[in-house]
Amino acid sequence: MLASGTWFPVAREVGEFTLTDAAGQAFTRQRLAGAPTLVFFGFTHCPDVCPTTLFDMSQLLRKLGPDADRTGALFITVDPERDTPAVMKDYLSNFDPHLRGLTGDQASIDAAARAYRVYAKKVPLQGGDYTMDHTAVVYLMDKNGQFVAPFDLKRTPELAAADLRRYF
Ligand SMILES: [Cu+2]
Repeated sequence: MLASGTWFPVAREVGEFTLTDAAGQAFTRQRLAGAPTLVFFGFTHCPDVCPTTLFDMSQLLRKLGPDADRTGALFITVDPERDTPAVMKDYLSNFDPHLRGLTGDQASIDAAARAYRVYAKKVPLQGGDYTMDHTAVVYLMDKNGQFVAPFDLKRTPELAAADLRRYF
């Protein structure tokens, strides 16, 4: 289990990236500034890890109440081929409305994955379909847009919310 500070004891800059939000607007690293933000990479066809994580993030956002309005929550696809802005928007309608889905062309997604050191790889399935292997870490960014630590969602929403509030 990852605890805060396990990997990077000092807040760290992430690389540049430009993605596309559900409204088709550009979303860059600069937009992370001003609020603590949770960043998670995944894909809408994910059978297990992504829906579970997005459910946990939704529980946390609900527990934050009005403070959720000043918390960022990003779901960045590693499968831009299938996850268009419309697909992302539709998928995220199952979760807390504060969650924002980001996609882009393959080069943009690759740049974002590099910025977060996320691993993502297409894995063929029988019948011509495919799934994605991917890093399933929730990244906590501080309000200066710097990476703090992996954020642990495997605890009660109360504890997770109290931890996140320290970064307002
Ligand atoms: Cu997944």
